[in-house]
Amino acid sequence: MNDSLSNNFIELEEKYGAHNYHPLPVVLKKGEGVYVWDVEGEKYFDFLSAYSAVNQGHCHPKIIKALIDQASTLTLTSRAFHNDILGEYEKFITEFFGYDKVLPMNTGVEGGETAVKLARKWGYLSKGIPKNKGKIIFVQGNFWGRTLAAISSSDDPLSTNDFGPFMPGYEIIPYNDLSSLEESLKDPNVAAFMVEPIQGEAGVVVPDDDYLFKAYELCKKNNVLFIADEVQTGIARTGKLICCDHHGFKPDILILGKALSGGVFPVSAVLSSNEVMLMIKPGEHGSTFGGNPLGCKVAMAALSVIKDENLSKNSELMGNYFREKLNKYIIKSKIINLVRGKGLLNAIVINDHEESNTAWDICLRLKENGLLAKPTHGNIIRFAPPLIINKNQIDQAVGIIIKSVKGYE
Ligand code: IF1
Repeated sequence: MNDSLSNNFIELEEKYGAHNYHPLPVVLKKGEGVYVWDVEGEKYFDFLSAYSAVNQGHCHPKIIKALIDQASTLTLTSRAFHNDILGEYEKFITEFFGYDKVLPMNTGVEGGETAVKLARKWGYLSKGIPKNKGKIIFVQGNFWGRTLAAISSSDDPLSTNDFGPFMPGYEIIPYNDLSSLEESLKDPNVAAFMVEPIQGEAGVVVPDDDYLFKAYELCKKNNVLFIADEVQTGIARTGKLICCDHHGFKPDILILGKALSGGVFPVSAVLSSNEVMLMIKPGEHGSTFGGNPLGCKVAMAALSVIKDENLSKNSELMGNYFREKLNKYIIKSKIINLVRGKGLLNAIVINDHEESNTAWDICLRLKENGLLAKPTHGNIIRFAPPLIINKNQIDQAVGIIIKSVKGYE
């Protein structure tokens, strides 16, 4: 197939763009629902969903309509003035997720930064931790973004090498390990424990069923805030509105992003109680675009689609069907060790060492066969299609996956 058109676009990025990514060699031009098309007109299943940002499907008409209508009315006022959308959005999203208040930001990592600042302030002003002695507990394998505050909690050299020095007041403990959490919470200066309910970048690592609830109980027992980073697992991705809903508790601070806008506009949000949220006073935190009318309108449409199209339930049913179908193949496969995940956040583990190119090569095969996915760490391939996917499309996608790995059996 003639890839000269794609190559032209890739060359432009090579010449004029920073080399901070290593994308699959495909140049996309159009997206609709579960499909994307490249510049040569080839059609693909999108099994990455922009890392769970297009849960509602590419270019969902209701979200696009909200974008276009508001974009031609009022896009940004800054928070120096009120506007007629922000309050409506704040009421909508706090009722949607069951919290007192929301602090609107833009990217997922700004949501994480906001949560850390809120927790520290609560630690000093409410828990009585000595000033600048506040600690936040993170877990190994976490990923919550690329800022210096975020990578300060990372144990991944790819995220941290040559970017030091790092933020003080962090402690990193093993994931899915309650005894290490119990030990770390004995320190009276701990303000919060921040964790992904399922670790996305680490390779869709699902903890033991009782881990999150017991971790939450340990936090409550030690007067420590439980911060759930649901930037990737939230918004129906794992078969519930947020992943913590599988575990029967509400995080003290909830961080959302990505699909909060259906992948149409950067919108993130931090939700919490009045007690925690009111620790921040006027002028102490914010951002130029945080809570802008355009993002708020898009987010209300994106969340309405999740509810109206019952995408949590579809995510649960299609996710179960995906793993069930794939497992029938895996039991006799030599190259796929296992499939794991919840709802439509899944990954396969390839039977090869981390540094091998097998997962990458399989993703190139998948692309040739009409499905886009990308390895996370080394030998793990994440599969996260838009939540609108149906059974017939799952059948086709699993067929492509099996066809693509057959060559490695
Ligand atoms: C990249 C990874 C995924 C996230 C969680 C916060 C953020 C993310 C759980 C920050 C962002 C993105 C970042 C993007 C690729 C993607 C990613 F591979 F980097 F790790 F999804 F797993 N919490 N994840 O997953 O949100 O500031 O990006 O809006 O940086 O390459 P953001």
